[in-house]
Amino acid sequence: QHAPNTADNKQAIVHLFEWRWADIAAECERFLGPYGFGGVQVSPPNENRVITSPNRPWWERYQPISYHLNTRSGNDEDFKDMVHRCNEQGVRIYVDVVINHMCGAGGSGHGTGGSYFNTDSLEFSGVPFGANDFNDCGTCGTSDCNIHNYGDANQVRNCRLVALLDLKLSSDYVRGKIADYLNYLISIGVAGFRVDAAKHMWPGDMAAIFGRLSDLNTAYFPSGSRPFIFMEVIDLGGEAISSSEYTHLGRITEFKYGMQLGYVFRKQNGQKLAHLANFGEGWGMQLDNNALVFVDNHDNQRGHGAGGQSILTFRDSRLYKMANAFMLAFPYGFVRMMSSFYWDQWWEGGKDKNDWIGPPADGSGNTMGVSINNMGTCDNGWMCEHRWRQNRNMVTFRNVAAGHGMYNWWDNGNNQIAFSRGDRAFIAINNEDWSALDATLQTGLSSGDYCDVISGDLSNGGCTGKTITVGGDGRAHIHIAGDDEDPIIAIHADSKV
Ligand code: LM2
Ligand code: CA
Repeated sequence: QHAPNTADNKQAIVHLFEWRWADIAAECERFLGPYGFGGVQVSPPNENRVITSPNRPWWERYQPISYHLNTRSGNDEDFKDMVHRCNEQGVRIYVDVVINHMCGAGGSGHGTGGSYFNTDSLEFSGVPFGANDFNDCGTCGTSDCNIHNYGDANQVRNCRLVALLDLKLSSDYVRGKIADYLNYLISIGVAGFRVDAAKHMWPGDMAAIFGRLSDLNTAYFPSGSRPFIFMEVIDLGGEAISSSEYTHLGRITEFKYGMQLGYVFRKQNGQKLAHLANFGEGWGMQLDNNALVFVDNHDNQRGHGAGGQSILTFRDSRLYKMANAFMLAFPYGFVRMMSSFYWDQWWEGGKDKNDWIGPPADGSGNTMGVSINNMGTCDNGWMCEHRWRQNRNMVTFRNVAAGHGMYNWWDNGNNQIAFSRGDRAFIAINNEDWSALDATLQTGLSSGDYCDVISGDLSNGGCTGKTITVGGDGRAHIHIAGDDEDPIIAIHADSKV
């Protein structure tokens, strides 16, 4: 389904990429619950191949070995504990499910949970899957079984994506094993799924699997609740497969969104902020209710996936905060924020040769815990973008504005914009290089003093940042210098001083 099953109609989730389950549980209690985050997308929890060359890359988790919950993020008990503790805080868990394929061709061994596999005999004893459970080269139609032509829908769905052994999802047995895995996660209390590589699966096969899913666990959800489904379909146009083929099943990851937002904030391709007034559907993206939107994701922040050099990440922190603020303020799509780990890039020939580097780990390859310093930000190489004040306060903004459309759009014809969300919230952004935004604008809000949640916080009835005064006519004088550290002002009904 398209609705996210969040508690209290919360409007945004965060991808805690490669975090350990124990750290996510703690983060739900100490941060995500209190700040109004609706949920967490977690990395694939099922047993994966152990890749040692390169050494423990993040992408080994996209090479399933079985559906036992045993990875560098933790085991079955850790996972259950996390789901329970997060739900208790009103924070949902969405699982990244890798069901298009098992691991890459070549070799044999044991997965992170100890299950045996052999890619020549196609034996995955932990499931079990065997030779009959994979698409053969005949149905695929290429000589090496791999996908070569994205203009051919049959190849894209029946051949191997980067040599990953392609499951035969037309098989009743295979569908049953996958449904059992998803139903096990549902029984634990998860709220939905991010479906990996959905473009590489036939919509009919996916419909058959989703049709076998149980209702959500009534310990946490109203009876009859259905899992939230958002499918990773990379569709920038120009290929055989369109994301519209999947929207009856749930939301799709709208990759045009982050790519275009990158162009707009970087002022490339002739773009400017004034063009954002009809962002979303007006730009050829999916309908609001069918879209899951994000500035960057775990793939395109490192040159994998789609979007290329336009994608904004934590490395472009000023523009990144501006793009995130726009995303969280603008009423389009269901929002996912990215929370990353740091790695040193190594650019050669236009490519980052370190794009494989896995999460912070000790010498034995164990993922390091996330430690929080006294600034409330993270150490040990965890970026925690979701904890940056500007980002986390915009999650509250989106919750406060929920259900209210965009009004009072204003722009200077170039790179200064402002708009309100009904009478609930107001934002102004100045992306001019030199000139200040200096104007008296309609905020839609009732009169009073409001704390700008970008430059500070409302605390003990006072504001630690800029205070904005809204007059009896709803107008306020807005001044944002061109070189402001964060050239954004955001106020809302709950930030009234
Ligand atoms: C996805 N969406 O469709 C994920 O978001 C993406 O991160 C996954 O690719 C992909 N699908 C498959 O689940 C990543 C990564 C690839 C990596 C695969 C498998 O972007 O680079 O491929 O996971 O781990 C790696 C090697 C590749 C090799 C393959 C199989 O980079 O060169 O292909 O393993 O051995 C010969
Ligand atoms: Ca496939």
